[in-house]
Amino acid sequence: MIRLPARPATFSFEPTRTALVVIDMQRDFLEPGGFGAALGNDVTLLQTIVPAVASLLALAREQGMLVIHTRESHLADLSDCPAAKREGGAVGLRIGDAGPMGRILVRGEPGNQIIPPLAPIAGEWVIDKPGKGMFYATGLGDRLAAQGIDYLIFAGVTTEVCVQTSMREANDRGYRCLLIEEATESYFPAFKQATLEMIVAQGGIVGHTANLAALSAAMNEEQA
Ligand code: C5J
Repeated sequence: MIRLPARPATFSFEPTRTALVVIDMQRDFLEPGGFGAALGNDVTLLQTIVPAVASLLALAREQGMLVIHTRESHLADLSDCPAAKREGGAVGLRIGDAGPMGRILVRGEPGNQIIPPLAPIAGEWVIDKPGKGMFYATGLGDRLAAQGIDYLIFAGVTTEVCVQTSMREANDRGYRCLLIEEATESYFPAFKQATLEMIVAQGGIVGHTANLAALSAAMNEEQA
């Protein structure tokens, strides 16, 4: 077992039964011209966590941990995109519309790819999800169960939308969850802070949070 200082209390995990989950670090959310920008957001805020997520990926890869990347995406015919979701954006900048990086939030388009510094490598799972949560309509639950995974370490964007939704789904399914604070970000800094507080409130009602340095120190100590 690896133990590290976390909020609201020490987090313990068994690395062979743990996956690192990197949520939606795709061009649609991090680069100008994507879905995030189309919704009026300043995408440069999300870019600040790229070095921390890269460090986390390097740590997980060094230790041979399962790595999972998710992408929020829809089928080309949008049959998996409810009208209520598509109607959310400005006309001409909605899901499925043509943008500078291809059709917005559509699977296989350039904008739907994970940003190059965090690109998946061989053996890592890439989960395309039509919803905010990573379990909804993805089959991920069965794959995690088959792999014997009990612990999930989270990173990615945005903290209060896809990260928090995925953590809540995981928490309901019995996974022990840890979110790395410097490796998640929101277009709204106050929402990130509020989400971190929500997660750890009431004895860790959704899970735990910790610093990257604390995780790294605990994992390297275990390895030594
Ligand atoms: C959003 C996400 N914000 N990945 N998606 O629409 O958080």
